[in-house]
Amino acid sequence: MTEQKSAVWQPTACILCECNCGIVVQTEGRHLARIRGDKDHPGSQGYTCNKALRLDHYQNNRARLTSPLRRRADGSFEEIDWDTAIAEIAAKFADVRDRHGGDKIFYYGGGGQGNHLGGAYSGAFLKALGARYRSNALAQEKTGEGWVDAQLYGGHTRGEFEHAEVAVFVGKNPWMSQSFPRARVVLNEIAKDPIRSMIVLDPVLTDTAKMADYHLRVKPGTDAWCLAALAAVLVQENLCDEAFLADHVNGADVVKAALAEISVADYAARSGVDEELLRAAARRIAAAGSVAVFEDLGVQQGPNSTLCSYLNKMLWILTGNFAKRGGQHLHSWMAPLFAPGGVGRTPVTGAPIIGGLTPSNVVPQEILTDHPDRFRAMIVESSNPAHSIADSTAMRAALEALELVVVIDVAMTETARLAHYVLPAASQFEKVEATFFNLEFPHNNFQLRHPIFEPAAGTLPEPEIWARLVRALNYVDDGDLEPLRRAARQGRDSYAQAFLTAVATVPALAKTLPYVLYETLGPTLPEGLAGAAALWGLAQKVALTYPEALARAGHADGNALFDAILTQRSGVTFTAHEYADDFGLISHADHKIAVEIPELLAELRKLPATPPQFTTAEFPLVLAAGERRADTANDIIRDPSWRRRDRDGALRISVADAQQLGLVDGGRARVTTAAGSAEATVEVSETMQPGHAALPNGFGLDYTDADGRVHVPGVAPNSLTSSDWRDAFAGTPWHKHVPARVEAIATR
Ligand SMILES: Nc1nc2c(c(=O)[nH]1)N[C@H]1C(S)=C(S)[C@@H](COP(=O)(O)OP(=O)(O)OC[C@H]3O[C@@H](n4cnc5c(=O)[nH]c(N)nc54)[C@H](O)[C@@H]3O)O[C@H]1N2
Ligand SMILES: Nc1nc2c(c(=O)[nH]1)N[C@H]1C(S)=C(S)[C@@H](COP(=O)(O)OP(=O)(O)OC[C@H]3O[C@@H](n4cnc5c(=O)[nH]c(N)nc54)[C@H](O)[C@@H]3O)O[C@H]1N2
Ligand code: SF4
Ligand SMILES: [Mo]
Repeated sequence: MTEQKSAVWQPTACILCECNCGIVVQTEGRHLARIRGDKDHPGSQGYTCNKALRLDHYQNNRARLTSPLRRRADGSFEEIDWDTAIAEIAAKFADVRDRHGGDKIFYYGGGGQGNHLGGAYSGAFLKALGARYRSNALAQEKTGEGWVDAQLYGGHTRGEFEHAEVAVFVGKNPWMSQSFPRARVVLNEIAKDPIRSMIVLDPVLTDTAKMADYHLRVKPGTDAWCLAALAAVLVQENLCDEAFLADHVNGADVVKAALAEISVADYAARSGVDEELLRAAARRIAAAGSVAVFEDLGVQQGPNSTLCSYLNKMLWILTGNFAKRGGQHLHSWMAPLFAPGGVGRTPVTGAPIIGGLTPSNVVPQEILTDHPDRFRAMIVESSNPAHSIADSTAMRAALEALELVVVIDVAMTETARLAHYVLPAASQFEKVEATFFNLEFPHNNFQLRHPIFEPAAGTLPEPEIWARLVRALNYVDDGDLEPLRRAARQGRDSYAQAFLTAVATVPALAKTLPYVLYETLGPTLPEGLAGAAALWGLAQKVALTYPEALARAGHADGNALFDAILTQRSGVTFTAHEYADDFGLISHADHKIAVEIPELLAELRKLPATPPQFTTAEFPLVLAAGERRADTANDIIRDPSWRRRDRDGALRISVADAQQLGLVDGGRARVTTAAGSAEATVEVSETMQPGHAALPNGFGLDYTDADGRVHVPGVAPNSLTSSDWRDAFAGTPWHKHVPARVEAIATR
């Protein structure tokens, strides 16, 4: 670690999307001065996109927090010291627990695109308080897919695009949004190779769609019909892999019977796709040696999203593209992003809890009510729900209605401004960090990033924040930790013994595992790495769950994996699977995929009568509120000067609509929805189809520059969205399908 100019290239990772490409950096003072892709990173292999080079705007900017803050009665904040902050926060949460019950304390966040260790430690404090309900951004995108996955095979799948003969992207624009290793390299390879093909379902002529062999340019929101028709062609033209279905799938006949009834011509017409193109795409899937599919926000945040998740999975299941090179795979986890277990219900609205997560969209309604079971207090860590959850007006009112809100963030956010206490976290380059976006197969990788800088003055890493909060609750008797501390000094084997004994005999320790590891194993780890202690437990679990794949990856046992994680700074391959292992990873007792999901088959049968869009005379356009572009990265970088282009986050609209509405490129427009209204800069774009408009995500964040001027570039997308527009099964929002009206604003 150094504060001076350093010619040493230090390995770390980009934190701007879930790929977490390995990078190496040179520092100057507290700046990330030079940044390159890390060739030694096992996943990214030197690849980065344009955004990684601008990470210093995250590390150094004027929005960063430097002291714990407490809100005064008049809404302003005063700086307080850490001891005061920790003592008051712990006491106030204990008070909420005593008066209302610990289950009224709600936790949101726990990690963004680059940082999951804080979330890993939060559990100790939350369990000690008896908190039960939690959520994060996955509950506004992936929970519908998670619900389908749980029933099909009980795990999460990923496509092996690097080797796929046919790549299918459903509401996914990987040229811009990445999401799998070396995305642009892989896309270029597929596009150039005459024997490989790309199929894209997207209403927009995206950069990915431009590379596609088959662009199924659906009308916004009509993917369910298009996907049903694609699957129907497989059945009706006898293109299914019957041997695979017989050996590895239960319930295929029921699904095939439902698909046999579909009129392909009718469904193609409803989705606005040429029937012959659609049939050709289905035949291409059937003829391929391998097919990989990626569904993302274009369907996950639109109408019929859970049905769309189900139907797109039928494309690779009916054709047997599982457990083979270039196909779709279940994979190992360092730690699952979704909690396993059944579906529960939220206390007030009875919304489905999938993977342990309360739907983001119902959070305001779980608070803004006089229901006795409403949430009373909230902890937000590494998330900006006042800006990122649908209907910001309602979400902000909800935050204001709570008795106690504590925000842990690196920056002063829209959410932090509404908190009673704000705790400043060290940045992701100032502490040990990692993510659990380890989703690859057959080789799955994990990177522990060492700190590059000391924590900024006044800040603490989250593992230390959570440990101080647990200590302040006096929940764990420190004497119970002593045997573990002694054992840790004697070595990992003694520690393992002592750990198992302690958690089996002392319930308070069993409830606060990450805290116990941090307090006892943490101090024995190399300087700056105490926050990696929780990974010791995860490494042991990996060893128990995937012993053969662990051995193939070259690790003798959990301790050896943990040591490799600590020392291999560019990342470590933790499991090396064989393709046949996919079957073993299916959680059903017979290790077969179970495709019959009655609720979704009922939805499929209802499609002839389901409305294709929700536009009205008042709101005739479909607005996609929150598109990924070259210069967006969620809410991670607040300083707008990080962007090179599209600095206003333009409203993209078709040539035809622009003409009709009198909009000009670079001019201004007013966008109005049922939820709100905003002004945007217009970009007239050939890529948009008539009736469709798009605004980017990550805009509308405020930033105060060196001269004290406040900038709020672009439109905050959730000033235009409503909580009620959500999926019936998963509660996921329809951010990509907001009925809207656009009007020209006369420029003076
Ligand atoms: N540059 C950049 N990359 C990112 C992020 C970022 O902020 N910026 N964020 C990261 C995160 S958190 C996520 S979840 C991923 C998301 O990654 P993506 O899901 O790829 O991102 P989006 O651009 O939101 O939506 C994908 C596509 O859906 C299309 N779409 C809109 N409506 C429809 C529809 O009705 N049907 C279909 N089929 N498609 C439709 C849009 O035109 C768009 O091309 O990106 C990650 N990567
Ligand atoms: N309308 C609309 N809304 C959307 C979307 C959309 O497409 N349209 N997309 C949705 C999706 S897919 C996602 S993933 C969400 C993302 O929305 P959020 O879950 O709110 O996450 P981020 O925008 O990534 O915000 C990350 C926060 O973490 C903070 N942070 C960065 N580093 C650290 C750190 O080391 N420690 C701590 N404690 N904090 C840190 C940042 O300052 C920032 O405030 O938005 C969702 N909201
Ligand atoms: S933004 Fe994503 S793809 Fe681009 S360098 Fe960062 S982690 Fe890699
Ligand atoms: Mo996301």
